[in-house]
Order: sequence, then structure tokens, then C-alpha cells
Amino acid sequence: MIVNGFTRVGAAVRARLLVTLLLLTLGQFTLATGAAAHTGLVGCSPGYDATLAAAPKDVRLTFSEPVRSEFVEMTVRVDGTAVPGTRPVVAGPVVRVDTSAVPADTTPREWEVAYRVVASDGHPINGTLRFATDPAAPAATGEVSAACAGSGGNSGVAKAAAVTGGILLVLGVAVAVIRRRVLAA
Ligand SMILES: [Cu+2]
Repeated sequence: MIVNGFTRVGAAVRARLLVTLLLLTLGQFTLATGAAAHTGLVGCSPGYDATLAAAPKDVRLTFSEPVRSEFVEMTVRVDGTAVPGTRPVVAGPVVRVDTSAVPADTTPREWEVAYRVVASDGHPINGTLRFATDPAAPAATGEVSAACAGSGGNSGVAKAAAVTGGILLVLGVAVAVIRRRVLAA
């Protein structure tokens, strides 16, 4: 009897844990699917990892929706040194920073543009766009490139997808366990 009593209590606790897990999972699932619809970086100029023959006259980031101009931060570094006087200008979904004052170089340079913007829904988006200048490189077209994935701007979406995948797996296992329990009863 004692053994049976313990078993019954154990089963009740396990069932309650399972229900709690399911509810938590469903809650996270709702959050994750919401996250997938958030504003993301859809274009950048210069392109991520591009090599230009000369310093660009500006750096432009294009987001999937307008961003809030009062919260935009952009820091341009050339070979690790911040370029002074580069203030970002927001026009709807495009954030632009003028870099025309950066002097021409005769040697290759590594550029880093760290950005942090706040989407219209209040969520922050941050990342770093990297590219290089090399006087020996062929002249670039200067067009807005969609190759911005490496800059980290879309990492939120990728993370949400990974979280959703993990949650679906947990849900599947939980459902399988419950079904086996119901069938066994
Ligand atoms: Cu959002």
C-alpha cells in the first residue's frame, strides 16, 4: 500500500510537471513566433565583407520597417579608431552616416560600423557591419547590398527560429509522453 501510495503521488507530481512544462512551452512559442516578425536589417551599403577601392562617401543600413530616429546609434571605426563627427541620419527605414570626411588612404583599411537602432515596435536591433578599403581593389559599384547577414542584424530572427524549433521538439516529446500515458491507462 505504501509503495502504491508513493507511486500515485509520484504520478500526480509528474503529470502536474508535464502540464506546467506544456504551458511554459506554449507561452514561449507565442513569444518566439512574435519575435520572428520583428524588424530586421535587409540591406547595407557597402555590403558586408565587401572590399572597396576607396572610402565610401556614406554608410547606409536599410531595415524592413522605419526605425525610431531618437534612438539611433552608429559608430564608425577605421582600423579600430572611431571617426569623429559621424552622426547618423534617419529617413524612414534607412539609417545613413556621412563618411565623406574620411581621408583617402594609400594602404588597406578595415572598417567597422557598430549600430543600434530601436524598431517602431520598441525592440532594439544591433550589430556590426564590416568591410574593407584597399586601393588595389577594383572599383565598387556602391549599390545597396542585401548581403548583410554576417553583420548580426538578423541574428534575432535566426535565434527565434532556433528557439521555435527547440520548442516544437519539446512539445512533440511531451505530446508523445501524454499519449503513451493515456493509452496505458
Ligand atoms: Cu520587435
